[in-house]
Amino acid sequence: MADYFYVTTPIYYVNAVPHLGTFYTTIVADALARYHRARGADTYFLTGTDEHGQKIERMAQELGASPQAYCDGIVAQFKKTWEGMGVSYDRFIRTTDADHHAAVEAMWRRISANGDIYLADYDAMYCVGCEGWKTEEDVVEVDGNKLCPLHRRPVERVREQNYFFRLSKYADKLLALYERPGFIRPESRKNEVTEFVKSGLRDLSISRTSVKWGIPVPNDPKHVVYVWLDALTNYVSALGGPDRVLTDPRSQALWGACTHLIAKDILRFHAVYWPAFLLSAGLPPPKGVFCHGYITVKGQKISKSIPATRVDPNLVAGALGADTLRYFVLREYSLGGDGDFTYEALFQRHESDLGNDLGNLVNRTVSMACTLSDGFDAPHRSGYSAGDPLSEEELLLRTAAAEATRAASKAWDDFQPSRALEATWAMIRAGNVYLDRTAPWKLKKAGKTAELRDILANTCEVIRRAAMMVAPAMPAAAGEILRQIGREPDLGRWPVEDWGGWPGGKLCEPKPIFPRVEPDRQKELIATWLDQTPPVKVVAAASAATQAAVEIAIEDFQKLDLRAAKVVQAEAVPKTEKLLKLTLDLGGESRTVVTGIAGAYAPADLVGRTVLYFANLKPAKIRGVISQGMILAAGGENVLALCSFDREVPAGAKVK
Ligand code: ME8
Repeated sequence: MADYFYVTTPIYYVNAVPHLGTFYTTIVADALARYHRARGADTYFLTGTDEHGQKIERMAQELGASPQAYCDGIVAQFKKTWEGMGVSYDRFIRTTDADHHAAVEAMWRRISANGDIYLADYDAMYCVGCEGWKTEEDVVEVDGNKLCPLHRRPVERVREQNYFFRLSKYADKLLALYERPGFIRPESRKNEVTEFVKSGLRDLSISRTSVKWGIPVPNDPKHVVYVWLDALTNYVSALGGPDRVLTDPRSQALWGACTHLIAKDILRFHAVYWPAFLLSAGLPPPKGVFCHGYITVKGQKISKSIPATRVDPNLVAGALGADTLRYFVLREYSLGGDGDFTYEALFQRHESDLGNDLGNLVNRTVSMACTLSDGFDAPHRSGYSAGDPLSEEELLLRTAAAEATRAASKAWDDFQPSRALEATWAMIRAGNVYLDRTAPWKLKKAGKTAELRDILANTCEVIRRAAMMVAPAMPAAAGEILRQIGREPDLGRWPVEDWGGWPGGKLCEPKPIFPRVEPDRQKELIATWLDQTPPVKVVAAASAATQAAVEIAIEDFQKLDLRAAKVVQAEAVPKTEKLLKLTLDLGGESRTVVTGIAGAYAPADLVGRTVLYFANLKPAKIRGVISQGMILAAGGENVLALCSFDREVPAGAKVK
């Protein structure tokens, strides 16, 4: 029976250009797809963009562009980036594509035919950032405003007539689905989703009348389909739509082999709403959902709205090559958990794993072959007859190769790229040890040409296998390695465990594959990257200007009690991304303030600073802490810099 593999990334919102977070999911999916293709599975890899909804509608409006033109511009940037990063998707789907539009209509009709859609008046809170409905438990209250804790901006009140989906009807079926082994991975995520469903499901609003940028509801075009029902359907649109998934054998088989790769921010949409929509539409759920963690920068989730967390994959790849960054994210983070990014760790892996281990093995083998053996191309064991016993070194090398191939295959099968690469590196290191111990350069002097050639043949075979095994992570480097050892850059195969021996090949001139970057140059590059990284969020140029300030009288200003205050303590507010709790000294008097500046400042950077404090703001309870006033900073939703004083002032000094 044919073997199928279908992997999807989330379709990304076009309110941002690619960043390290979206790069991560996309590269993991790409590497998995490359591995499965190489081992012969009928593979399909889908990525794309999520273009409808209120967020994009508003953004285009603020920029004075039509939504379609706006989306086209961002999509071009996504495609260019993915191309530069070697992303081998089978389709880049856009929710503005005509076949997707048809698939969404078909989904709607199927769900409706099943009696799961009804019309009702709705009065609810909506966060445009999440494109999600919010309950009282989902929001935080700050000075009378209800804020989305993720986006730190007020939720909007929506009062409309909406179509609703009978989500509540599917609770038992969902709970049964979660018991299917591997449906939600890792296991901890399964427990989280199970708890959520057990705590009670409400029916879900699945249409909007106040939003125009979307797919009209069949037979009632005053409404557009809720953006998440629209977006999630992309996974079946790409296979030809819901009907085809049920009738076409290949679409059916691929769907049964489909894993949605996502991060934890959108787990509920994929593990609760999506399977419920599918069940209602009479479609089987996919094979499963694999939920990975967040990449953070200095402990902060990489986010469109937090400037300090910007890392531009294009800049890094431009200097080091896309493969180094691909290798880094796949090797450094264990899929499922969170992981912190630093440029220093990236250079560390570039220098040691890529330069010292893999690069060195290739370079010294190819150099030796060219100088000692005249571009060696003989097949394996030229100097011995077949029955000769293996040397201890060769035995060790072959064992390491077989073990690495087995362990790496298992790890890729289990969605564990980091472990797969770790196993591959055990073989690469064994190759270097083999060269050190057999010292072929001495054999040349001793005139032992046959042994010399056999050792080079063994090393070439390890390199050939290594190239095939690193290809899912580093397709360009793998091709170059194969070229240097005189093989076709045929990456479409995964090596077998059995040691077949070196098939021969005329080696080329050696050329470093991962050139060293000296420490001074590393520092220089990091500084340039930090300086040049553009905002990932597409900021509407006009937005600041549109927030026209109202005039107030001097008497109103005088009501503000502004003070210089010294930060004596700072800590993160647990389970939040942006909030810090500060203890301020007002000249003997102590105040507590909860402030949303964690995206721009680490707690340790704040202690000892004197900040500008608005002291007589009405206290508000934020995440269980009474916040007494606020500290002032430049910027809007994104904090740019805290207000400070240009010389020492005593804590508590009045500001006017
Ligand atoms: O949610 N670490 O789109 P989105 C790891 N359009 N992964 C990250 C990340 C980080 N710091 N930041 C982002 C949407 N990601 C919807 C999806 S699907 C039917 C609709 C990755 O542009 C991760 O995969 O906000 C996360 O789930 C996704 O980007 C969110 O992308």
